[in-house]
Amino acid sequence: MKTVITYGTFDLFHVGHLRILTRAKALGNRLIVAVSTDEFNFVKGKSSVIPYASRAEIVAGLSCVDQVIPEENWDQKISDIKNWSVDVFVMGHDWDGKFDYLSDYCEVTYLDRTSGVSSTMIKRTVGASSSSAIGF
Ligand code: C2G
Repeated sequence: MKTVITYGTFDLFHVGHLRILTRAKALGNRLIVAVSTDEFNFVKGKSSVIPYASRAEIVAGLSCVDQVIPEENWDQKISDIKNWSVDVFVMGHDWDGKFDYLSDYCEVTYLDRTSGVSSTMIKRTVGASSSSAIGF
């Protein structure tokens, strides 16, 4: 069993999210995705349009995702890696270098982002204001 983990908000789920999750899964045979809670997003200075429960449900519904856990703070990664016997930590290259400290615990890989799409772009395009969270 080769376990891969990645972290993110995954707001307004789009093809860039799908591609990095698909490519992360291809690095092993179990993919765990830590989805940022609404409270942690506030800490990150982000406000998502889609509430955590729905964002987590969407990610969990993907065939390439085996498990979803909440990302509640910046400091849980080392314990997550130990608790879930993670072999590979993956993030998009916009985070290049930021998580190299995790290489003491597992392989750290940064994958190219998909250009031309982002949750922010979608928000701006559809005019969704982050304060009017959409509930399902
Ligand atoms: N991503 C991508 N291509 C895009 C947009 C995002 O490959 N066009 C990747 C990002 O690089 C990241 C993942 O998709 O690896 C999730 O992106 P976000 O939801 O924006 O997550 P972020 O705010 O980067 O949170 O502790 C880590 C943080 O929780 C990461």
